[in-house]
Amino acid sequence: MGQTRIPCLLMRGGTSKGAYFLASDLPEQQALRDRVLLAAMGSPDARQIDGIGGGDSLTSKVAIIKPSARADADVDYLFAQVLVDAPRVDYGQNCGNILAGVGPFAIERGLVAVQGDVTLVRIFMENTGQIAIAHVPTPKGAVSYAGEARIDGVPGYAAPLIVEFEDVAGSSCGALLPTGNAVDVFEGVEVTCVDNGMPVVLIRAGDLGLSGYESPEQLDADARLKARIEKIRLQAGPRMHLGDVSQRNVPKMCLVAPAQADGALSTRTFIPHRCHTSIGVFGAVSVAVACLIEGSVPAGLARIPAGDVKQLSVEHPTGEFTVELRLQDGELVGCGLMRTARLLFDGNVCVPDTLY
Ligand code: NQM
Repeated sequence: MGQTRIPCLLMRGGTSKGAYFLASDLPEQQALRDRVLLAAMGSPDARQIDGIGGGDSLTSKVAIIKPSARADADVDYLFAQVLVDAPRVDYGQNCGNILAGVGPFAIERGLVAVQGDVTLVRIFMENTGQIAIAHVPTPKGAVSYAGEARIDGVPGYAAPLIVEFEDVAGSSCGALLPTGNAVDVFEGVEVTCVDNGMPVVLIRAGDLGLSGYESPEQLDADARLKARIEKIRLQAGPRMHLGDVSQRNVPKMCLVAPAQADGALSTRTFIPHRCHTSIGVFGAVSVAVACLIEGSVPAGLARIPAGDVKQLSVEHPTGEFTVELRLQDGELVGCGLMRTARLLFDGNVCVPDTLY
């Protein structure tokens, strides 16, 4: 059996890892492209032993990138979540961690020219139809991955990469508060449904009989808790204009509690059926913004710093994630965050010829 070689960069983006492709290197037809991506990652299989995926949703991710035809963007980025244990590729959510590798990829592949010590890459995020601006360190005419920045959930240090968003409210649900309310009640539990880049349902951990400081392993082992959270999610989905979410990866479910360290508040996020070891990028951005909404579930628990530029530290199981929120006259006008990314492997991924 022959194999087809497809040019691919394997990159760590923030606390996730994925295969990055030029759109022109993949089949145009979506059904065939999905079969190729499933084979490349080794899905469906819990261990993804016959592919390059890591047997975890955080390492079974794909970025498909092309030059943008838009005046306001350099490149278009389509995020694909390759399911680990089902033969399915999901395009129904964005990923801000994989986004961190898109700017470096665009420069590595010659889609964007180096501009100086820092190169700005304007990215159109196809999944949600919104723009991100990545500030990629390019000190010696090339992407620099080495540096002094550290993010929780990744060992060691790397070059800091700033990502900014002007307006990501209502990315998938059409409004920051998709149900029109700061608080809804599902299954007798008060929740806040929010979408500032990612649809998220926030629940007080205490209302589910938890401290909110349990480990992901403890939470994942609690089948009754997970069934209860899923019941709430299935009711929240349609009310958030996401339709029937039984087969979707959104909304994410976030349990909140008062901060344990010096942060704004503490989180445990189900994405949506397994507890994240940290928190997603847009997940954190949505939680941070929810803290500022009067009367919301997290507003009652969070410590909010003063001023129009607020650094909100969202605590999670392996540390914290700082989101910068910029306000003008009480209105949110932008947000930003720091990630790191690293090119891990530059080569070809091989898939069986029989797929074509
Ligand atoms: O929220 C995991 C991750 C993510 C998504 C998930 C993400 C985001 O940690 O923008 O980054 O929520 O499924 O990569």
